[in-house]
Amino acid sequence: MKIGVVCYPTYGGSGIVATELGKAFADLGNEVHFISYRQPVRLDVFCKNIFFHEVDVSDYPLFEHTPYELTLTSKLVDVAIHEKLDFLHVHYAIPHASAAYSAKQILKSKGIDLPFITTLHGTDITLLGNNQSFKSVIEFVINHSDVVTAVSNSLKQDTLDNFSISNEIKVIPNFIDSNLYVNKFDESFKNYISPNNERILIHVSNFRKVKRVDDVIKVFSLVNKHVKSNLLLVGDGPERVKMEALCRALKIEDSVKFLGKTKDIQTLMSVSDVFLLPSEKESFGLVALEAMAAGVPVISSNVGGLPEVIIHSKTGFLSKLGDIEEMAKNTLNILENDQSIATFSKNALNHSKKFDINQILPLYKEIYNSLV
Ligand code: GMT
Repeated sequence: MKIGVVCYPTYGGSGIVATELGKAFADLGNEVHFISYRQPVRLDVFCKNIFFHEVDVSDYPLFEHTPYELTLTSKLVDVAIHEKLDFLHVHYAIPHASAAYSAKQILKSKGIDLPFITTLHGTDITLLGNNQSFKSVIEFVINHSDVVTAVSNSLKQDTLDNFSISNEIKVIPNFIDSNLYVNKFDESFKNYISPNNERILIHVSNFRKVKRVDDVIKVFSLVNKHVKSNLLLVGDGPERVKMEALCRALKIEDSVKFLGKTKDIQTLMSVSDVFLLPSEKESFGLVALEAMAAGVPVISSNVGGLPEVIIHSKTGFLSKLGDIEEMAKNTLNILENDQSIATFSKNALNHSKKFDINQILPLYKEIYNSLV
């Protein structure tokens, strides 16, 4: 098969899922063409079946904003013709699905049929979908995609609730490659992070408001009063400066490490005891699954698709949004003693295997085969 993949290249779940899925299909011998404005962060391997096509975002003095959707559409048409693509798989509705729809119409006028699959990831529905400026376009492209998938039942339901949908939406959960998390434990790194054997809590995100990083810090502050711990904050984004100030105000800055956008998530997870994810919205929570695959239980809010990923009281705990006290209590429950940490860790690791790439890939294979 010759597959075109459209995704955001940035540090975020939808780009990671798109890249890992593309890489897996390339490993199976298919030709995979990634199309985006920059090389996706996880596309850092050489594989003879993988190609990258950069979309032009250069400025033209007349435009206040470069019309990315148009340059993307032209690039899709170009790649589809010259690489003889069988279909497109676009991740995130705006503007990828609408560009795919336009490209399909242009190609139709040239006698070429190019079906496209749209995968909904979350904020394209739960945030942009509530914005009148995008609503009618999102609804149209969902209804005019050849196949639509959503990463959780919760996201499917949100889509049905927010839009008038006539197309079928298939649910295909996100996945991890369990092998990537084996033998990652790095003792010298653990000693560096917690020289006095303190517990390690971790949070990874794009530091947007929706992630509620302030709740992460407040939960940590409460936990740290009872069990000496350190907090790793991984990623970067608009809330970072405020979060640094909050740590200073709570006088915990010496126990909190802002590590920025590092790619080696597996090593960081492998030394951690608890992952904190108190998000306001989370259609799936890929990062929670990554934590569990490293044997790290998750403390999270009970929103969106998180209850489809985390088993309450077994692989972590789910709490009401913003209930910092309860999240701290649950964290302490896990950290109570080595035995409890080990039990939660084992449960998390075992449960994550349900989402291993080998379980999920056949579901995408079936869809891809139906299109060619
Ligand atoms: O979490 C983000 O803000 C990034 C966003 C994205 O589009 O990359 O993540 C969404 O897609 C991920 C992959 O499917 C999901 O695991 C995240 O839960 C989802 N984020 C939200 O719903 C807020």
